Formats: sequence, C-alpha cells, structure tokens
Amino acid sequence: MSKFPSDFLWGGATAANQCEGAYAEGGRGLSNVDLIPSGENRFAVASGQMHPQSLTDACYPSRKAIDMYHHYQEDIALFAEMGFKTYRFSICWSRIFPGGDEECPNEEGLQFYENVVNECLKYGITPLVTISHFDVPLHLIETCGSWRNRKMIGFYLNLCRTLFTRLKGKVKYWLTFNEINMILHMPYMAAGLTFTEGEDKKNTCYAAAHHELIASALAVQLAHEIDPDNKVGCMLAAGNAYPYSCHPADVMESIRMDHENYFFSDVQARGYYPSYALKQIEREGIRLPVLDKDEEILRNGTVDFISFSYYNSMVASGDPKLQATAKGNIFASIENPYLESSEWGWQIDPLGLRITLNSLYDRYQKPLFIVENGLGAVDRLENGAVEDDYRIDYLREHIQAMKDAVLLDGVNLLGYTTWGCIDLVSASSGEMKKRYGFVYVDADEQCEGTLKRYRKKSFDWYKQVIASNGEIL
Ligand code: BGP
Repeated sequence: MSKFPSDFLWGGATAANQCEGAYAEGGRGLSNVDLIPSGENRFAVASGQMHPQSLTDACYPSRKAIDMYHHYQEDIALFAEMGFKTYRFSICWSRIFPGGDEECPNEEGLQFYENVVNECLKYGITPLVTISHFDVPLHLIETCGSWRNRKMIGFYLNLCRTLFTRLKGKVKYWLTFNEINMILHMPYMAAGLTFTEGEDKKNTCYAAAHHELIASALAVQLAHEIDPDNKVGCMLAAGNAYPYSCHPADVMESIRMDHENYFFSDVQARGYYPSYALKQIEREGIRLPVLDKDEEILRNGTVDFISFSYYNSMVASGDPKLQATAKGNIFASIENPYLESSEWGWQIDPLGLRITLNSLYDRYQKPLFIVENGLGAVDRLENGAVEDDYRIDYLREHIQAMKDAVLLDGVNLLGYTTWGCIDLVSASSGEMKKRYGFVYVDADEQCEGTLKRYRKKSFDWYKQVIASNGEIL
C-alpha cells in the first residue's frame, strides 16, 4: 500500500462541554463541567482538591462556550466545506437525562443530537460519537457520589441504550469514555469525583475506574446487540514515555510510566486486568469493588478499536532528583532537550506519534483511531484572516509521521480527527485564547463576542490534505 486507504476517515473533534454552551437550555440539567471555573482554581477543582461549590465569583466560560448548540448547522457546513469524512463530537449526558437517573429521556436533548447526526449525514460525514467526554450529571454526583458508586453503570447504560436505539443505522462509531486514564489525574473533571476529608483518594479513583471499565464493557455488548454493525472503541490519552538515557533504571521507569497509561486500554482491549496492574493493586492496598460476574463482563466486552489522543511524549528517569518540569496534556514530565514546546509548554514530538502508533498496534493488533491531535496557540485575527502557519507546520509533521506509521510500518489506522477543529474552550486551562481550530471564533475569555466564524489559513490547507487523501501536505 503506498497510499492511505480510500475510506480513511479524515476529520476533526470537539466535546460538548467545550463548545456547546447553552447550559441551561432545552431542558438540560447541570453537569460537573459546568462547575469547573477558568482561572487559578481550575486545576484544584478539576483534580478534586477543591470542592466546586465552595467558589463564589468564579467565571465559567464553557457554560456559553462558542454556542455550538445554536450554530451547529453553520459549523458542520464549514466542516463539510473542508471535506471532512468524519466529525467526532460528544454527548452532554444531562441534555438527554437532566438528572441522570430518569427512566425516560428528555426528548428535546435527544432530538438535538439526532439533528447534529442528520446534519453530518446530509454531507456524507460519518459521525463518531463520544458517549462520555468528561461529563457527569450533577444530580448523580450529589445523590450517589458519581462513579465511586456501582449504580452509575445502570444510569450510563440507560444513556447508551437510548443513543444506540435512537441513532441506529445513523451512527456506527462510538467511544465509551474520553481519555479514561484521566480519572487518576483529574478525577472531578473526568469522572465527577469529589472527596471527603481523609478519604483514600487513590482507592476511590481506582474503584470508580473499575466501574467505568465494567460500564464500557457492557456498553460494547449492548451496542453489538442493538446493531451488529456498531463499532465501539476505547479512548486513552496516549504518548509514550522515553527513557531519559539507556541506563536500565531509566528504561524500567519508562515501562512503569507506560503501564500507568495502558492500565485501562489493556483491560478494554484484552478483557482482563493485566498482571502488572493486579500486582500494583495488591502492593498499594487498593480494594477494587469487583463482583463475581465482572470477569465475564470484561471478557465479553472488548472494544473493536483503540482510539487515542496524542499531544506529546514523556521522559522517564530512575533518578528521583530529576524534576518533571515539562508540561503536557495533564501529565508533567522531565523535559526532553531534543524537542521544542508550544506556547503552553507542551513538548512537540511528531515522531512520537509514529512511535505511539507502533506501540499501540504492536500491543493490541486492533485497528487504531487518532481522535485528537493538534496545536493550542494564540491566533491573531487581522482583517478577517488568521495566518496560522505554525499550526499548519505542526499538523503537517504529525500527519507525515502518521503516514509513515501506516505506509511504512503497516499500522492499521481507521482515521484521524484533529482536536478542536473549531476554536473552543480549553479543557486544562479554561481559556478561550488557547485555540486549536481551522475555524476562528470571535469570543473572548468570558466567551463574549460576536461568535462570528472565520476560516483560518489552515482551513484551506487541511481541505487540500483531505482532498488529496494525505498526498499533498
Ligand atoms: C484532551 C481532552 C480534550 C482537549 C484536549 C486539549 O485531554 O480530551 O477535551 O481539550 O486535551 O487540551 P487543552 O484543551 O487543555 O489544551
């Protein structure tokens, strides 16, 4: 094969909580993400160190975001103009089940997502739906403590059944949980977990993760039952850990760091907890709330493909004196002297994408899907134009690395969706000025502005990449 397959899914990705806005419209209930402020307290709230309701006077830009709730037709038309083959978006759980525990869905919310799907199909765009992208109804957090409680599995499956049934024949590609490994780092943002004084946070996070893994496995089975054509994937925040040197202690530490990430995808792809995870659980005294039937559930609910986000690689050292000073997608790491960094300090490593693709494919031998990759940068709108050559350079190099992985290494890759194909609110910082899009949105840090959409220079560039099926970069 010397070319990308003709059905390769080029496209872009967004998440409800970062673009939809309209947080109190259409019968929508409140979500964890509505209570994560921008500014200095964001990390403390998202990571569960500060209770979200203890804040007064905070700013919550994502409640308004870029108002995609009202602009989705215009936005999808722009994606179609670029030639998108797929559009990845997520479901706001509390739009469909405002409290999370209702038996019947809120029709207005469900219809909204069906409209989004119909709009995609109108242009021949294949929808790729993330069922849960950092999204938990607030009512479930308050009444049952979110994912620490096994009852969440039933509520989540109710959402899945509703979606699989209503969108049957229209949506084929599903992701169960965005960046499932983020639960260990951002437990409130990723899974709605808050903690009481003295609580064993680690234990709670792993217990919640177990419930998500069971929910994911049951969702896979349900999706296949409702429509055998459904393809369900897991989603992890990926990026290999490189040994700082060839010192064996550094190599061993890189394996340990990689294990931390693979922990979840290993379960979802293989159907059982890997041996290193079982040993870690035992060593650290973690009490997983495993029921007898869980083994079988995991075994029968393995995913059809592995999707992941890739922003950066990491560096591992066995020397505890080396400080993790480089930033990245949540995970801090030792700085890699061979790499440059983005304005937000995330190290840029295109070859790392090829390395990650190879590692994941070697490990699982299942189709892969890159569902997030991109450069967050400050853009300047001048005379209606944005000259974002830096973004084009970043994407060109990453796409070249992806091409090498597919064409030279034989990795089976379903598609590539860039992150934030239209500017949206940043997950880690809550900023609007950290932009990833091909489409510029006129909105300030409070998400105030005309919300007018502008095509950036990268818009035409990506259009040409897709039209040439990756030949012209
Ligand atoms: C991932 C999330 C996305 C997204 C992206 C970029 O972790 O899945 O929601 O936002 O990272 O990160 P940020 O917005 O922090 O720049």
